[in-house]
Amino acid sequence: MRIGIVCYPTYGGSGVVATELGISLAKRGHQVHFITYAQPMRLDKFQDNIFFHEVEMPNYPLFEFQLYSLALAGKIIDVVKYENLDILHVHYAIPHAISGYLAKQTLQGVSNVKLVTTLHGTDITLIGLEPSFLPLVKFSIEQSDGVTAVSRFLAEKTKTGFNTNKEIHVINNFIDTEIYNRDECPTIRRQIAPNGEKILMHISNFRPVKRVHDTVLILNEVLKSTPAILVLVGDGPDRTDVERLSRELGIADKVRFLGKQNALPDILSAADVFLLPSQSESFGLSALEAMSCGTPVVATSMGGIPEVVVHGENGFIAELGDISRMAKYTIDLLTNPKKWQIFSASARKRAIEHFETSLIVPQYEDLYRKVLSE
Ligand code: GMT
Repeated sequence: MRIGIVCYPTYGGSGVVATELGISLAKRGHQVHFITYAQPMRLDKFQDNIFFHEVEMPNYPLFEFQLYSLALAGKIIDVVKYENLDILHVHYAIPHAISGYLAKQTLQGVSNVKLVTTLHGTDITLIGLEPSFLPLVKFSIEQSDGVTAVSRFLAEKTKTGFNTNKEIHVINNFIDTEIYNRDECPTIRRQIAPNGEKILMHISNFRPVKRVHDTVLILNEVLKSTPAILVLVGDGPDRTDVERLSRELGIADKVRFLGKQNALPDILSAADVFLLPSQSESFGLSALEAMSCGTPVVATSMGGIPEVVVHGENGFIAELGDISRMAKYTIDLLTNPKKWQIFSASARKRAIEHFETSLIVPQYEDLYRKVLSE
């Protein structure tokens, strides 16, 4: 098949999933065309069957605000027409599904391209519900030839939040468990925790929904009984405040801010516990990445997290903002090596048995075939 993939190219989970999907589809013999405003972050090696089309922004004095949605629709029209695409797969509804719909309508009579939309999270749970966006998101979902959501939670949330009966296929996030495999490097561990402290870790884009502050509050509780270091990977709007909180609590020397990093499997392999105290999380790709590296997760019960982390088996789940419970669970794992081993093995097993790339990507191929046959 000839497949166009529209996504955000940066560090967000939807961009990671879209890029890994494209890479995997290309390996399976499909021709894949990425359409976005910058080279997707994980597209860092040459691979046959993969093409990148950069959306260029018009520079005209009348346009005080950037017209990305229109520029994207224009680029999609070009790529669909001249690369003869069968499928246009857009990731994250805003504005990609709307631009995709506009392009498809414009090409009526010229192309039979099918539009597949994957809903990822805040496009449905947060920004998509804003009154100015809701009707557009609902319309673009209903006009798509196929719609997927990354968890059962998100599929249900879409149906209720947007009052739609549109069929939504649940296709979970996936992981390459060979790349995300625990390979503990004593040097990395020593560099992070020179005095043999336990290592807590969190990876995100530091947006308010991630509640990164809570990871520092959890560390503060843990430190009352167990020597530990908190490693924070990523960057975003809440970073400065989180740095300030760790200074105010007098534990700044126990928190390492690594910023954005690419070597996630190496870093995750050094972690003893992964913390995900999110306020909203449609799936929790970072939790899956940790689990694949054999790192147990302590998380909130929000959204799709319980579909990934099994409480009492490969991690622990607590109520939103329940710092003392999350700290208690973390201490339990840090101080009980036998339990940690069982949880670590179970986390890895769950990643392999339920979320391995080779199990999930064929589900997208099946959906493409289905919409092409309709
Ligand atoms: O919040 C992020 O990490 C980015 C966001 C996105 O859409 O780019 O991630 C969402 O999509 C990921 C991939 O499907 C999911 O694993 C995340 O749970 C989801 N984030 C939220 O729902 C907050």
